[in-house]
Amino acid sequence: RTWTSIKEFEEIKFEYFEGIAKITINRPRYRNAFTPDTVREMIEAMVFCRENPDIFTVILTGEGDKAFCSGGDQNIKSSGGYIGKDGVPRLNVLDLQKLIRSLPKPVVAMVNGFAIGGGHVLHIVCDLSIASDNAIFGQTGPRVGSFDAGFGSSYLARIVGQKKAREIWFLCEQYSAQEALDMGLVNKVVPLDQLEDTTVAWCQKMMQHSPLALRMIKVGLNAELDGQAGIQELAGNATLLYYMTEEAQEGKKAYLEKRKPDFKKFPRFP
Ligand code: 2NE
Repeated sequence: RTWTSIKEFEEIKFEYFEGIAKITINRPRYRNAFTPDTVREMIEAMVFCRENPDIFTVILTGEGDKAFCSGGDQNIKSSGGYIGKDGVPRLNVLDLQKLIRSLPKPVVAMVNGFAIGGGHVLHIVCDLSIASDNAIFGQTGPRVGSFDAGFGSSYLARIVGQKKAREIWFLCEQYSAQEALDMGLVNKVVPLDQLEDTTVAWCQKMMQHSPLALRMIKVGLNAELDGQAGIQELAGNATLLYYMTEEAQEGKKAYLEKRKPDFKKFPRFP
């Protein structure tokens, strides 16, 4: 399989293969820790994935065979956040988390090693997680002066349960891929040399299915957890479907033709 570059970035790779976009955090020297600039590039790539009609699924991974992502780069953590090239402290990974959750296409975390701290949260917010057998999972925040009390806690607890989520955060232990599988934190564990083949096969399987159905399932599963913001997204998708009906077109046509709309001809479903 040959991946072609969609766009050259400095801290990520952004590639394409037959309907699948792959975003790879490319800082193996730092176990793929992210800076605000890495995150800014990932956000740009995710927005591209959202807009591009030839992209049906997205894979998020890390370069090399040691780490998926080790969270925020501790070298540039400062008062108020992580400081990138513009000198401004930020926590823009939270924007990326929201983008992944609201992307109307499946996002698969291909966990090829350590998924730690903010890197662990990134795999949590992906729709599916496929891990290599050398993958290691865990939070470190309370040990290094940080925490993610948002999706990194509440959504984690929805996945593994309240007791386990508290254990993960309070003890800051590391968990093997098998332990992650046992607690429902990942969908599948495979040998490292089969990781990409398996992930691509899962993407290809999803791409055989109705994209609107997958989209509605994703937004419905989110809505159950995300309160008013979740309902807003679900409603937006309902509006999209409504706009695809003759009934919605009749309203617009009548307005433009300066006549009363004729909605009587449309069915009232039981
Ligand atoms: C990831 C882990 C467990 C890997 O351990 P190991 O033994 O395989 O590698 P090593 O030697 O620790 O790391 C290799 C190099 O990568 C750097 C290390 O400092 C080391 O550099 P040198 O000594 O060779 O110069 N490196 C690794 N992770 C880094 C990081 N996050 N920032 C900067 N440099 C890093 C082990 O490396 C580890 O525990 N890393 C730290 C994990 C961590 O605490 N991450 C931050 C959590 S807080 C967070 O991400 C966060 C949040 O809580 C809330 C919102 C947003 C972000």
